[in-house]
Amino acid sequence: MFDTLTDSFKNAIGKIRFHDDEKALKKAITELKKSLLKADVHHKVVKELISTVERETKANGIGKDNFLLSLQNELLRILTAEGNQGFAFASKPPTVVLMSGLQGSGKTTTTGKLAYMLKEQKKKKVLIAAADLQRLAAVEQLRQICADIEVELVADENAEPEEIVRQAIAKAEAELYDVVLIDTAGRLAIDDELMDQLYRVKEIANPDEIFYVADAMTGMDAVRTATTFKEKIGITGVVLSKFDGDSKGGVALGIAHQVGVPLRFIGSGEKMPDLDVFIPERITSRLMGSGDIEGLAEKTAAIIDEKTAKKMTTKLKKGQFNFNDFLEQMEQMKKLGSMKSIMGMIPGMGNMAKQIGDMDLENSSEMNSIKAMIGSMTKKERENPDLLNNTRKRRIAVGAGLEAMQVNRVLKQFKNAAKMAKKMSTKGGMKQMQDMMGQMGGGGGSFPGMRR
Ligand SMILES: Nc1nc2c(ncn2[C@@H]2O[C@H](COP(=O)(O)OP(=O)(O)O)[C@@H](O)[C@H]2O)c(=O)[nH]1
Ligand SMILES: [Mg+2]
Repeated sequence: MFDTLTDSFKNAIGKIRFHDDEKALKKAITELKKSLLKADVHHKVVKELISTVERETKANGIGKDNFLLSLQNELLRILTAEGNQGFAFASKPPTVVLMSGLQGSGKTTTTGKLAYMLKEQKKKKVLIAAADLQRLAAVEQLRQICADIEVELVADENAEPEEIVRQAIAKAEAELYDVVLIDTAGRLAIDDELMDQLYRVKEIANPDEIFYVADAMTGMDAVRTATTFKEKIGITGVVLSKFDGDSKGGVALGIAHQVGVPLRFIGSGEKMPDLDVFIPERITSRLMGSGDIEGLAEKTAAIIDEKTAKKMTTKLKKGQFNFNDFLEQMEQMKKLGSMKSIMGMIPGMGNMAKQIGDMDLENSSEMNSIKAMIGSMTKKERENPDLLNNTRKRRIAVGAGLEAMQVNRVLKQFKNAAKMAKKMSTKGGMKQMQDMMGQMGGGGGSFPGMRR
């Protein structure tokens, strides 16, 4: 999620050859400034950041440690705005959240992503209200999303948005929902009619939070429109969507500071799991090259439950890992979101994330062959990979529309993977894996004060 920015920081930090003199500090500052501007961080934010870092480093004594410490503090200060962090629940449920933003900014998608996150990670009962009734397609889009993530929707193409909101809140109160997310209509640009409608919906919903969804790819425009929405209807949080696009990440660094409202979430893809919580401390840690172990643990803990994990380990140890287990593991992986965003959270693995790029594990041709093969197996064969003799393999190949050779290759890969997994599940196996990852990371290194 923050590859470009993290790289810029690493670069700047790497170029610092401190001889504990002012000339060295000047050089480091110049390098930092250049990389921040290159990452599209707003010039005012850059100026503020570097002048503080320079002043503080001088005051505390020029040296690499003081420089990094000051940079870290300043980053944290700039990323933090007064208000809630992550998703904040109201003291009395349901927590009502109004989603606002321009047309195409990602409101509807983000509404679905938030619902999915609250349901999967926090085990909350979520209701979505379709208050965007301007286009029939909009309601249909939300219906599809809600069906996919299995979240209840209140929608009626023939009703006014205000009426839908009234219904949704009544339903949420009566049926004890934890959260109501209201998806609203957007316009291509800010106009009075849009603001009026939003205002009317706000009056009825009396929301605990108003999120403004901004398209990260619009750069500085995102800051400007968010500011207008803040003035006109009073937003309490910003969500940056489409952060996976060619945005260089700079806008994320400046937006909270510039708008004066916390950045709460970042959308990093079109799929439902592609949403990350934006917690300033964690992002600072990532930017300083120390990863985000806390975020990773939170993301995985809710999805990979301990019991299943134990069961899998036992099976692996005994060499009983079969095709059903494989499918189950794939389903769990899917819920974690893109590989890229996971890798970015592991200390020192940021570079790896870039190499992986947008690799779509789920839809790769390898994965499709495996799925087709498993689909052509009998129940017994899925449970016991050893049953697969040549006759059975031929039958499976025909059923899956694959060559016999392909089937053999996939089976071999499967066996190797199971063997490797068995090795890893033994004592010391995990340690080996960690050592291996440490080497691949190429010394991401941690910085003073960044250990948590
Ligand atoms: N790549 C990417 N696409 C996104 C993201 N969020 C939304 N989109 C896409 O942006 C388009 C508009 O999103 P939508 O939610 O309909 O916007 P709305 O008009 O504000 O409701 C859709 O094609 C979405 O799939 C994101 O984080 N990454
Ligand atoms: Mg929409």
